[in-house]
Amino acid sequence: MVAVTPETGQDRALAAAFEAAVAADERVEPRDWMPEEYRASLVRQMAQHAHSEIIGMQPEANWITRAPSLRRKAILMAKVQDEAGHGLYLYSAAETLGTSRDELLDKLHSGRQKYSSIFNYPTLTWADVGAIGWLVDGAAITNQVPLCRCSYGPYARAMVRICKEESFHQRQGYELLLALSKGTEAQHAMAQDAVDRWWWPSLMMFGPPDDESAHSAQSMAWRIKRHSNDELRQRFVDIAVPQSEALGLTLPDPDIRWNEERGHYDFGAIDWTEFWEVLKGNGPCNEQRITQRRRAHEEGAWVREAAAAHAEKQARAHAEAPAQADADAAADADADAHAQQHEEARV
Ligand code: BYC
Repeated sequence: MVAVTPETGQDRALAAAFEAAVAADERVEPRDWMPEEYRASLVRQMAQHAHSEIIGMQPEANWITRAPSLRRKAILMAKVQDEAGHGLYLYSAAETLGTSRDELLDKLHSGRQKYSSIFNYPTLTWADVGAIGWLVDGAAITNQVPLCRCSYGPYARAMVRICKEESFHQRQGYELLLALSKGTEAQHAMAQDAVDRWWWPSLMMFGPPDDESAHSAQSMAWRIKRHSNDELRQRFVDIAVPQSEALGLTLPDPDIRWNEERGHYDFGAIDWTEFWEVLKGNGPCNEQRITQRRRAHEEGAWVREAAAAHAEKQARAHAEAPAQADADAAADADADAHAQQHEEARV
Protein backbone atom coordinates (compact mmCIF):
# COMPACT_ATOMS: atom_id res chain seq x y z
CA MET A 1 0.00 0.00 0.00
CA VAL A 2 2.74 2.46 0.92
CA ALA A 3 5.20 3.73 -1.67
CA VAL A 4 8.44 3.37 0.28
CA THR A 5 11.60 1.49 -0.56
CA PRO A 6 12.82 0.10 2.75
CA GLU A 7 16.50 -0.71 2.51
CA THR A 8 17.32 -2.37 5.79
CA GLY A 9 15.51 -4.83 7.98
CA GLN A 10 14.78 -2.05 10.43
CA ASP A 11 13.33 0.18 7.67
CA ARG A 12 11.14 -2.69 6.53
CA ALA A 13 9.86 -3.23 10.06
CA LEU A 14 9.09 0.49 10.45
CA ALA A 15 7.28 0.63 7.11
CA ALA A 16 5.28 -2.48 8.02
CA ALA A 17 4.33 -0.97 11.39
CA PHE A 18 3.23 2.25 9.68
CA GLU A 19 1.13 0.38 7.12
CA ALA A 20 -0.47 -1.76 9.82
CA ALA A 21 -1.30 1.30 11.96
CA VAL A 22 -2.93 3.11 9.03
CA ALA A 23 -4.84 -0.02 7.96
CA ALA A 24 -6.11 -0.44 11.54
CA ASP A 25 -7.31 3.20 11.54
CA GLU A 26 -4.84 4.18 14.23
CA ARG A 27 -3.56 7.73 14.29
CA VAL A 28 -0.05 8.54 13.10
CA GLU A 29 1.56 10.99 15.56
CA PRO A 30 4.45 13.44 14.96
CA ARG A 31 7.14 11.26 16.55
CA ASP A 32 6.06 8.09 14.76
CA TRP A 33 8.07 6.88 11.81
CA MET A 34 6.36 7.76 8.51
CA PRO A 35 7.35 7.49 4.85
CA GLU A 36 8.81 10.73 3.49
CA GLU A 37 6.15 10.78 0.74
CA TYR A 38 3.41 10.66 3.39
CA ARG A 39 5.00 13.56 5.24
CA ALA A 40 5.41 15.60 2.04
CA SER A 41 1.85 14.96 0.92
CA LEU A 42 0.49 16.06 4.30
CA VAL A 43 2.60 19.21 4.32
CA ARG A 44 1.34 20.00 0.80
CA GLN A 45 -2.32 19.57 1.68
CA MET A 46 -2.19 21.13 5.16
CA ALA A 47 -0.21 24.13 3.92
CA GLN A 48 -2.69 24.71 1.09
CA HIS A 49 -5.50 24.39 3.56
CA ALA A 50 -3.90 26.88 6.00
CA HIS A 51 -3.18 29.32 3.17
CA SER A 52 -6.82 29.06 2.03
CA GLU A 53 -8.01 30.02 5.50
CA ILE A 54 -5.97 33.20 5.69
CA ILE A 55 -6.44 34.25 2.05
CA GLY A 56 -10.15 33.49 2.55
CA MET A 57 -10.29 36.33 5.07
CA GLN A 58 -9.87 38.89 2.28
CA PRO A 59 -13.08 38.58 0.23
CA GLU A 60 -15.23 38.66 3.35
CA ALA A 61 -13.27 41.36 5.18
CA ASN A 62 -14.06 43.49 2.14
CA TRP A 63 -17.60 43.89 3.56
CA ILE A 64 -16.90 44.52 7.25
CA THR A 65 -17.03 48.30 6.91
CA ARG A 66 -20.20 48.11 4.82
CA ALA A 67 -22.20 45.51 6.75
CA PRO A 68 -25.82 46.72 6.87
CA SER A 69 -26.26 46.56 10.67
CA LEU A 70 -24.23 46.33 13.87
CA ARG A 71 -25.41 42.73 14.33
CA ARG A 72 -24.25 41.70 10.86
CA LYS A 73 -20.95 43.52 11.33
CA ALA A 74 -20.25 41.77 14.67
CA ILE A 75 -21.04 38.37 13.13
CA LEU A 76 -18.85 38.99 10.10
CA MET A 77 -15.92 40.21 12.20
CA ALA A 78 -16.16 37.09 14.38
CA LYS A 79 -16.24 34.89 11.29
CA VAL A 80 -13.19 36.51 9.71
CA GLN A 81 -11.33 36.15 13.02
CA ASP A 82 -12.30 32.46 13.11
CA GLU A 83 -10.68 32.01 9.68
CA ALA A 84 -7.44 33.47 11.02
CA GLY A 85 -7.67 31.03 13.93
CA HIS A 86 -8.17 28.11 11.53
CA GLY A 87 -5.06 29.18 9.67
CA LEU A 88 -3.12 29.19 12.94
CA TYR A 89 -4.28 25.70 14.00
CA LEU A 90 -3.32 24.37 10.58
CA TYR A 91 0.10 26.06 10.41
CA SER A 92 0.79 24.69 13.91
CA ALA A 93 -0.33 21.21 12.85
CA ALA A 94 1.95 21.43 9.77
CA GLU A 95 4.87 22.48 11.99
CA THR A 96 4.63 19.11 13.77
CA LEU A 97 5.87 17.60 10.48
CA GLY A 98 9.14 19.49 10.71
CA THR A 99 8.38 22.52 8.59
CA SER A 100 8.18 26.10 9.84
CA ARG A 101 5.42 28.65 9.39
CA ASP A 102 7.94 31.08 7.85
CA GLU A 103 8.86 28.51 5.22
CA LEU A 104 5.22 27.84 4.35
CA LEU A 105 4.35 31.53 4.12
CA ASP A 106 7.38 32.10 1.95
CA LYS A 107 6.14 29.39 -0.42
CA LEU A 108 2.67 30.97 -0.51
CA HIS A 109 4.08 34.43 -1.22
CA SER A 110 6.36 33.17 -3.97
CA GLY A 111 3.58 31.12 -5.62
CA ARG A 112 5.19 27.75 -4.86
CA GLN A 113 2.19 26.60 -2.81
CA LYS A 114 -1.47 26.99 -3.69
CA TYR A 115 -4.59 28.14 -1.89
CA SER A 116 -8.19 27.32 -2.75
CA SER A 117 -9.35 28.45 -6.19
CA ILE A 118 -12.55 29.85 -4.65
CA PHE A 119 -10.86 32.87 -3.12
CA ASN A 120 -9.86 34.26 -6.50
CA TYR A 121 -13.41 35.47 -7.14
CA PRO A 122 -14.61 38.95 -6.09
CA THR A 123 -17.28 39.77 -3.50
CA LEU A 124 -19.34 42.28 -5.47
CA THR A 125 -22.35 42.78 -3.19
CA TRP A 126 -23.38 42.22 0.43
CA ALA A 127 -25.26 39.08 -0.67
CA ASP A 128 -21.89 37.52 -1.54
CA VAL A 129 -21.18 37.27 2.19
CA GLY A 130 -24.28 35.10 2.49
CA ALA A 131 -23.42 33.04 -0.60
CA ILE A 132 -19.91 32.41 0.73
CA GLY A 133 -21.32 31.26 4.07
CA TRP A 134 -23.95 29.01 2.54
CA LEU A 135 -22.07 27.59 -0.45
CA VAL A 136 -18.34 28.02 0.22
CA ASP A 137 -18.48 27.09 3.90
CA GLY A 138 -21.04 24.40 3.05
CA ALA A 139 -18.64 22.89 0.49
CA ALA A 140 -15.77 23.27 2.96
CA ILE A 141 -17.66 21.33 5.68
CA THR A 142 -18.58 18.56 3.26
CA ASN A 143 -14.89 18.20 2.39
CA GLN A 144 -13.58 18.69 5.92
CA VAL A 145 -15.81 16.51 8.12
CA PRO A 146 -14.12 13.35 6.75
CA LEU A 147 -10.74 15.00 7.46
CA CYS A 148 -11.59 14.74 11.19
CA ARG A 149 -10.78 11.04 10.63
CA CYS A 150 -7.56 11.72 8.73
CA SER A 151 -4.77 9.30 9.64
CA TYR A 152 -2.46 12.10 10.82
CA GLY A 153 -3.42 12.95 14.43
CA PRO A 154 -2.65 16.70 14.62
CA TYR A 155 -4.50 17.42 11.35
CA ALA A 156 -7.53 15.33 12.38
CA ARG A 157 -7.73 17.05 15.79
CA ALA A 158 -7.44 20.53 14.27
CA MET A 159 -10.28 19.67 11.91
CA VAL A 160 -12.71 18.82 14.73
CA ARG A 161 -12.71 22.36 16.04
CA ILE A 162 -12.58 23.90 12.58
CA CYS A 163 -15.66 21.94 11.48
CA LYS A 164 -17.65 23.09 14.50
CA GLU A 165 -16.89 26.70 13.65
CA GLU A 166 -17.52 26.14 9.93
CA SER A 167 -21.01 24.83 10.76
CA PHE A 168 -21.82 28.11 12.47
CA HIS A 169 -20.42 29.99 9.46
CA GLN A 170 -22.59 28.00 7.09
CA ARG A 171 -25.71 28.70 9.15
CA GLN A 172 -25.04 32.41 9.29
CA GLY A 173 -24.66 32.52 5.50
CA TYR A 174 -27.90 30.60 5.02
CA GLU A 175 -29.75 32.88 7.44
CA LEU A 176 -28.37 35.98 5.72
CA LEU A 177 -29.44 34.75 2.28
CA LEU A 178 -32.86 33.74 3.59
CA ALA A 179 -33.42 37.27 4.94
CA LEU A 180 -32.46 38.74 1.55
CA SER A 181 -34.44 36.20 -0.44
CA LYS A 182 -37.61 36.93 1.57
CA GLY A 183 -36.93 40.69 1.56
CA THR A 184 -37.66 43.26 -1.12
CA GLU A 185 -37.53 42.47 -4.80
CA ALA A 186 -34.13 44.13 -5.08
CA GLN A 187 -32.77 42.14 -2.11
CA HIS A 188 -34.07 38.89 -3.60
CA ALA A 189 -32.43 39.73 -6.93
CA MET A 190 -29.14 40.48 -5.16
CA ALA A 191 -29.24 37.10 -3.38
CA GLN A 192 -30.01 35.30 -6.64
CA ASP A 193 -27.19 37.06 -8.46
CA ALA A 194 -24.70 36.06 -5.73
CA VAL A 195 -25.79 32.41 -5.89
CA ASP A 196 -25.52 32.48 -9.69
CA ARG A 197 -21.89 33.64 -9.42
CA TRP A 198 -20.73 31.40 -6.52
CA TRP A 199 -22.37 28.09 -7.46
CA TRP A 200 -19.96 26.79 -10.08
CA PRO A 201 -16.75 27.95 -8.32
CA SER A 202 -18.05 26.21 -5.16
CA LEU A 203 -18.31 22.91 -7.05
CA MET A 204 -14.71 23.41 -8.23
CA MET A 205 -13.50 23.64 -4.61
CA PHE A 206 -13.62 19.82 -4.41
CA GLY A 207 -10.79 19.57 -6.90
CA PRO A 208 -10.54 18.08 -10.40
CA PRO A 209 -12.60 15.08 -11.47
CA ASP A 210 -11.36 11.78 -10.05
CA ASP A 211 -9.71 10.68 -13.29
CA GLU A 212 -7.60 13.88 -13.29
CA SER A 213 -6.85 13.95 -9.56
CA ALA A 214 -3.12 13.34 -9.19
CA HIS A 215 -3.07 12.70 -5.45
CA SER A 216 -6.40 11.08 -4.60
CA ALA A 217 -5.48 7.42 -4.96
CA GLN A 218 -2.39 7.64 -2.75
CA SER A 219 -4.02 10.00 -0.24
CA MET A 220 -6.96 7.63 0.10
CA ALA A 221 -4.66 4.63 0.53
CA TRP A 222 -2.93 6.53 3.34
CA ARG A 223 -6.33 7.54 4.76
CA ILE A 224 -5.51 11.21 4.55
CA LYS A 225 -8.55 11.57 2.30
CA ARG A 226 -11.54 9.32 2.98
CA HIS A 227 -13.58 10.07 -0.14
CA SER A 228 -12.78 11.05 -3.69
CA ASN A 229 -13.29 14.58 -5.07
CA ASP A 230 -16.31 13.51 -7.15
CA GLU A 231 -17.96 11.65 -4.25
CA LEU A 232 -17.78 14.74 -2.02
CA ARG A 233 -18.93 17.04 -4.83
CA GLN A 234 -22.01 14.84 -5.33
CA ARG A 235 -22.69 14.83 -1.59
CA PHE A 236 -22.61 18.63 -1.59
CA VAL A 237 -24.99 18.93 -4.57
CA ASP A 238 -27.42 16.53 -2.87
CA ILE A 239 -27.46 18.75 0.24
CA ALA A 240 -27.52 22.10 -1.58
CA VAL A 241 -30.42 21.47 -3.98
CA PRO A 242 -33.16 21.09 -1.32
CA GLN A 243 -31.61 23.97 0.64
CA SER A 244 -31.85 26.22 -2.43
CA GLU A 245 -35.55 25.34 -2.68
CA ALA A 246 -36.10 26.25 0.97
CA LEU A 247 -34.28 29.53 0.33
CA GLY A 248 -36.52 30.32 -2.64
CA LEU A 249 -33.46 30.67 -4.89
CA THR A 250 -32.55 28.77 -8.04
CA LEU A 251 -29.22 27.17 -8.87
CA PRO A 252 -27.74 28.26 -12.23
CA ASP A 253 -27.78 24.80 -13.77
CA PRO A 254 -30.71 23.68 -15.96
CA ASP A 255 -29.44 20.09 -15.84
CA ILE A 256 -30.06 19.62 -12.11
CA ARG A 257 -32.67 16.93 -11.60
CA TRP A 258 -33.26 14.06 -9.22
CA ASN A 259 -32.07 10.73 -10.59
CA GLU A 260 -34.22 8.02 -9.02
CA GLU A 261 -31.93 5.24 -10.19
CA ARG A 262 -28.75 6.72 -8.75
CA GLY A 263 -30.45 8.17 -5.69
CA HIS A 264 -28.62 11.46 -6.34
CA TYR A 265 -29.13 14.74 -8.16
CA ASP A 266 -27.65 14.87 -11.66
CA PHE A 267 -25.94 18.13 -12.51
CA GLY A 268 -24.39 19.81 -15.54
CA ALA A 269 -20.80 19.83 -16.79
CA ILE A 270 -18.28 21.90 -14.86
CA ASP A 271 -16.05 24.26 -16.83
CA TRP A 272 -12.69 22.71 -15.92
CA THR A 273 -10.85 25.13 -18.22
CA GLU A 274 -11.88 27.93 -15.89
CA PHE A 275 -10.64 25.92 -12.87
CA TRP A 276 -7.19 25.24 -14.34
CA GLU A 277 -6.88 28.88 -15.47
CA VAL A 278 -7.61 30.06 -11.92
CA LEU A 279 -4.97 27.64 -10.61
CA LYS A 280 -2.46 29.04 -13.09
CA GLY A 281 -3.03 32.51 -11.63
CA ASN A 282 -5.47 33.82 -14.22
CA GLY A 283 -8.60 34.14 -12.05
CA PRO A 284 -10.30 37.52 -11.53
CA CYS A 285 -8.56 38.24 -8.20
CA ASN A 286 -5.37 36.10 -8.03
CA GLU A 287 -3.05 39.06 -8.28
CA GLN A 288 -5.01 41.21 -5.85
CA ARG A 289 -5.15 38.44 -3.22
CA ILE A 290 -1.43 37.65 -3.26
CA THR A 291 -0.39 41.31 -3.38
CA GLN A 292 -2.57 42.06 -0.35
CA ARG A 293 -1.22 38.99 1.48
CA ARG A 294 2.41 40.02 0.87
CA ARG A 295 1.65 43.57 2.01
CA ALA A 296 -0.03 42.33 5.21
CA HIS A 297 2.99 40.12 5.90
CA GLU A 298 5.45 42.96 5.41
CA GLU A 299 3.41 45.35 7.53
CA GLY A 300 3.27 42.73 10.31
CA ALA A 301 7.06 42.27 10.44
CA TRP A 302 7.44 44.50 13.50
CA VAL A 303 4.87 42.43 15.43
CA ARG A 304 6.74 39.19 14.70
CA GLU A 305 10.07 40.81 15.66
CA ALA A 306 8.64 42.19 18.91
CA ALA A 307 7.06 38.83 19.82
CA ALA A 308 10.30 36.97 19.08
CA ALA A 309 12.35 39.47 21.13
CA HIS A 310 9.92 39.16 24.03
CA ALA A 311 9.99 35.35 23.92
CA GLU A 312 13.78 35.39 23.83
CA LYS A 313 13.95 37.78 26.79
CA GLN A 314 11.57 35.58 28.80
CA ALA A 315 13.51 32.41 27.95
CA ARG A 316 16.82 34.06 28.93
CA ALA A 317 15.40 35.34 32.19
CA HIS A 318 14.00 31.91 33.06
CA ALA A 319 17.30 30.23 32.28
CA GLU A 320 19.25 32.71 34.43
CA ALA A 321 16.99 33.09 37.45
CA PRO A 322 13.62 31.33 37.35
CA ALA A 323 12.31 33.00 40.55
CA GLN A 324 13.35 36.47 39.44
CA ALA A 325 11.77 35.88 36.01
CA ASP A 326 8.43 35.09 37.65
CA ALA A 327 8.70 38.30 39.69
CA ASP A 328 9.48 40.25 36.49
CA ALA A 329 6.46 38.72 34.76
CA ALA A 330 4.25 39.79 37.68
CA ALA A 331 5.73 43.30 37.50
CA ASP A 332 5.05 43.38 33.74
CA ALA A 333 1.43 42.39 34.37
CA ASP A 334 1.09 45.17 36.99
CA ALA A 335 2.56 47.67 34.55
CA ASP A 336 0.09 46.52 31.87
CA ALA A 337 -2.85 46.90 34.26
CA HIS A 338 -1.62 50.37 35.25
CA ALA A 339 -1.24 51.40 31.61
CA GLN A 340 -4.73 50.15 30.86
CA GLN A 341 -6.22 52.15 33.76
CA HIS A 342 -4.38 55.19 32.50
CA GLU A 343 -5.73 54.59 29.01
CA GLU A 344 -9.30 54.20 30.31
CA ALA A 345 -8.97 57.39 32.35
CA ARG A 346 -7.97 59.23 29.17
CA VAL A 347 -11.01 57.88 27.33
N1 BYC B 1 -8.03 25.02 -5.42
O1 BYC B 1 -4.84 15.63 -6.96
P1 BYC B 1 -5.83 16.63 -6.51
C1 BYC B 1 -12.35 27.44 3.70
C2 BYC B 1 -4.89 21.23 -6.81
S1 BYC B 1 -10.82 27.03 3.14
C3 BYC B 1 -6.70 25.06 -5.68
O2 BYC B 1 -7.26 16.24 -6.53
P2 BYC B 1 -5.81 16.64 -3.62
C4 BYC B 1 -12.65 28.81 4.03
C5 BYC B 1 -4.23 20.22 -5.89
O3 BYC B 1 -3.65 20.86 -4.80
C6 BYC B 1 -11.10 25.50 2.32
N2 BYC B 1 -5.98 23.96 -5.99
O4 BYC B 1 -5.41 17.18 -5.06
C7 BYC B 1 -11.65 29.70 4.41
C8 BYC B 1 -3.22 19.61 -6.83
O5 BYC B 1 -2.14 20.50 -7.05
P3 BYC B 1 -0.67 20.25 -6.37
C9 BYC B 1 -9.85 24.85 1.85
C10 BYC B 1 -6.65 22.79 -6.05
O6 BYC B 1 -4.96 17.32 -2.65
C11 BYC B 1 -11.95 31.04 4.65
C12 BYC B 1 -3.99 19.55 -8.12
O7 BYC B 1 -4.98 20.56 -8.05
N3 BYC B 1 -10.02 23.43 2.05
O8 BYC B 1 -13.14 26.59 3.77
O9 BYC B 1 -5.86 15.13 -3.59
C13 BYC B 1 -13.26 31.51 4.51
C14 BYC B 1 -4.64 18.20 -8.36
O10 BYC B 1 -5.69 17.97 -7.39
C15 BYC B 1 -8.01 22.69 -5.77
C16 BYC B 1 -8.99 22.57 1.97
O11 BYC B 1 -7.89 22.95 1.67
C17 BYC B 1 -8.71 23.87 -5.46
N4 BYC B 1 -10.03 23.88 -5.20
O12 BYC B 1 -7.35 17.12 -3.44
C18 BYC B 1 -14.27 30.64 4.17
C19 BYC B 1 -9.32 21.14 2.32
N5 BYC B 1 -8.37 21.40 -5.91
O13 BYC B 1 -0.89 20.26 -4.88
C20 BYC B 1 -13.99 29.26 3.95
C21 BYC B 1 -8.12 20.24 2.35
C22 BYC B 1 -7.28 20.73 -6.26
O14 BYC B 1 -0.20 18.93 -6.85
N6 BYC B 1 -7.70 19.84 1.06
N7 BYC B 1 -6.24 21.55 -6.37
O15 BYC B 1 0.14 21.42 -6.81
C23 BYC B 1 -8.24 18.79 0.38
O16 BYC B 1 -9.18 18.15 0.82
C24 BYC B 1 -7.62 18.42 -0.95
O17 BYC B 1 -6.33 18.99 -1.01
C25 BYC B 1 -8.45 18.85 -2.18
C26 BYC B 1 -7.67 18.49 -3.45
C27 BYC B 1 -9.78 18.10 -2.19
C28 BYC B 1 -8.72 20.36 -2.19
